[in-house]
Amino acid sequence: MTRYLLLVTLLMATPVLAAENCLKPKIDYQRDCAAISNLNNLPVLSAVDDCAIITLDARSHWNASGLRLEKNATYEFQLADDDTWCDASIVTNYKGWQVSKNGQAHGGSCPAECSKCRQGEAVNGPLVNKGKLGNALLELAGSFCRKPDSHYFALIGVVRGEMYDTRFEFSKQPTFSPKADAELCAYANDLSFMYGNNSGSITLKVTRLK
Ligand SMILES: [Ca+2]
Repeated sequence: MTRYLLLVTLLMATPVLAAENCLKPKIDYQRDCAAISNLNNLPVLSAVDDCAIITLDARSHWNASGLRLEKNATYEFQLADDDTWCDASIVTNYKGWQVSKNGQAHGGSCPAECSKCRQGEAVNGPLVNKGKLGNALLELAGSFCRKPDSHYFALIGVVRGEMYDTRFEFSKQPTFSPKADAELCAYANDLSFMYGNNSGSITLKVTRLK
């Protein structure tokens, strides 16, 4: 009986992936990325070509993926241009949206409840024009986004382990090799107190390359 329990425990602790299947880790949408008591409890992609599918919620501050990235392994991140989510009425994808600098605008407006509406408009990230004053205010507010040097709503990755904490923009980081074991987290770049008007979700695929 004890031997059977040990086997079950081992199987649960180290999920084995079939080549055509991706792991779906248990995402915690409420937990702070740093508030994980034991990284070793999280599953890993143990072999090359193993993959995980992670659904990222626009309203979550961290999207704690439940997936542990391993030191010195290399991972590929895949996101789709036509996979969209919304910042209030602005529809965009993982690249986020920008404030118009010359009065031009394209895409981005969604008249009703946003989930996957007007796909395609957001391929390069919408350019939003709210008029001279509105744009100036948006630019100013943008400097208070959680990652001020990235676009509004750009998907930001956070990899946080013991003595290790790094953030990056997924659109500029198609592959990644962590310097320490850490959980992968991600969020839509926004003002900390402005997540309440976000909606929708996008999907991230993580594949181990080496
Ligand atoms: Ca928002």
